[in-house]
Amino acid sequence: MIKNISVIGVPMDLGQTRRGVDMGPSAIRYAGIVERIERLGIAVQDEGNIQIGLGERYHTDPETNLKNLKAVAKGNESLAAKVDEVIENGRFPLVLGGDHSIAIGTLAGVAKHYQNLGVIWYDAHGDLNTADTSPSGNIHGMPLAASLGLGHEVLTSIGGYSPKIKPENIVIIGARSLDEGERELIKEKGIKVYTMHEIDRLGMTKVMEETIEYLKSKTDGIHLSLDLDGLDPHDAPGVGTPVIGGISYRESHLAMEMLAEAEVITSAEFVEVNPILDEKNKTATVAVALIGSLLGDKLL
Ligand code: B3U
Ligand code: MN
Ligand code: MN
Repeated sequence: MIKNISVIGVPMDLGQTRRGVDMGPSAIRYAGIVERIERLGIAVQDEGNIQIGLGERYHTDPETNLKNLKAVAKGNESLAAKVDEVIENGRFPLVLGGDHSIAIGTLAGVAKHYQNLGVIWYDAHGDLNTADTSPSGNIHGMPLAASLGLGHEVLTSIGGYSPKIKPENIVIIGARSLDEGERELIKEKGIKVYTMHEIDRLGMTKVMEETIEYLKSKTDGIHLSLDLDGLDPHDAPGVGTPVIGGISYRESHLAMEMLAEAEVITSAEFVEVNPILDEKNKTATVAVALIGSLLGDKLL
């Protein structure tokens, strides 16, 4: 049972180029995240936001093909330290983004506390690019690779150690837009992936049963990294890179409920909420509803 939660906002938008995702934490707070958690009888503390610098906005270093490398790294170092402190104090970190580059800092803070951290990566994308394979130079397409110790050293060394996770402890769910280099890496490392094809074919119940079974025995904690673009844009329109044909709102609730039932999640982040691209704060509202299910809310 999760007893004490710390909410950490990360107004990061430098890992990609669409403005507005820095307002994600505000949008999720506005949608009532703190009240939602309190209603479940869980003690919650809002830790406020991690400071994110302005950086050399949208500057691509010609040598590295990485946009805003320094500012992204700096914000992630601060986030890693905060997440580390929260876990040290016996609390469950719930990180609100911000673009997905913040998973580098979250995982740097979390993985310090586990020998064999499992990761569920709920996303339309693999986020397994490095500077060499990235078509965009956007660091939000690289956090899973960086956490595996792949890519630029400034990113892989955040938190002062590398790697944070092992390929056999990762499950990607919802993938439907993978770059060539990412597909190769998935095959080379044997990373478990449930693409939309498998979700259609097996159904979300089976996908989650298998995911929990796969990770439970070999990990000592499981981090959920949920990119709202894993959902179909019909249900979560407020994201920077929507991809049609995604996971539905209902399937996502089922996934969260099954994780709650299994009592396996030890930290979580919800990222890529962009209220500027949203419809009446729908995507932040969806995030809050899914967090409710993840934390054990039941319909009856
Ligand atoms: N794979 C592409 C696109 C992308 C990754 N993550 C998001 N979009 N949200 C890239 O730029 O790495
Ligand atoms: Mn992502
Ligand atoms: Mn994504």
